[in-house]
Amino acid sequence: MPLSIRFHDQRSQNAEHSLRETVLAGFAERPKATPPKLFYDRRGSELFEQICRQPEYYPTRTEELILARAARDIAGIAGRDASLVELGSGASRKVRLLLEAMHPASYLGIDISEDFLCASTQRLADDYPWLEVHAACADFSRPMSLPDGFAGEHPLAFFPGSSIGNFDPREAQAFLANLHELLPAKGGLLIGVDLVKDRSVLEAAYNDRAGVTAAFNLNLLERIRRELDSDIEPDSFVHRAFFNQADSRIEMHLVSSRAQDVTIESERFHFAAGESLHTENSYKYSAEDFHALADGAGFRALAMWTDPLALFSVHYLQRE
Ligand code: AVI
Repeated sequence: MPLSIRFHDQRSQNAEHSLRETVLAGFAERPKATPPKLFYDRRGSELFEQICRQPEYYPTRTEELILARAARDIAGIAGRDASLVELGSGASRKVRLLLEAMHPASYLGIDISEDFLCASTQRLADDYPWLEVHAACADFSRPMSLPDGFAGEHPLAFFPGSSIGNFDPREAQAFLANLHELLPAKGGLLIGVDLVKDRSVLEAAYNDRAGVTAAFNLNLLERIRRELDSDIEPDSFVHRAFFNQADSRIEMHLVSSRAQDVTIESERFHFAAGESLHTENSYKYSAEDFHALADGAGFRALAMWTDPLALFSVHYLQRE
């Protein structure tokens, strides 16, 4: 880790153990299901960056457009002495728009993928020599605290990309409640939220023609083969993504193309032909439903920005 970044390891002691436990528990569920955070090993994080560049995947470029237009207003609301805390710090250009508009003294990137976190925060440190850069490797879906040494008296937390949509509404509320604990009174939360829209637009975004989302989904099985003792064959599963209107969410699945038994860490699991492993939900909200969710976790909506087609929204929430 180069000296210019302050690195904080906030992972739970048994992160490797928990991959094994999480996979075994998920494969034992009925129906079989694994949490989306398992996608993000190094390869999964790279594939996700590629998804963001696919023409069908509108959220990334739309959120960037919204932020580019709103950055000055956001900086004005946050105030001159705000610091910036990015949750799920990726290789994104989005945070750069904020850094340039806000000019904060310090930045903290938090991510579960150490390699990716180090690479992306190092690039920020290289490009913004005036910025004090911190990196915390942590699972931010669990309660956490700001690391010692991070001078963030007036932090603005930034949670872009509609990652909140990967939690179910109850988990999303619990996550917001964790952030309520992390932030001081009047602390800000700038959060990107994907909006409900036409099914065809939604389904195209998760079934890109280049097959990058399919590769991202299947990488979960490759990861299981790489990191655990398993004979699972990724080639015997296919990617499936569709909009479940009743629950207002995109569902991603890996569907077994034949009847088969797979072994993971000496445990055997049977898949019938056509049986699926449910790998992700991506919830889509109306602005009103999202504000109600935030309100229930103690956040008040101060401002909201959207794009001309109302595809995506960015909300400035204040901790009460
Ligand atoms: C990170 N997250 C908000 C993405 C989404 O759209 O739910 C993950 C993703 N899954 C498939 N494509 C993108």
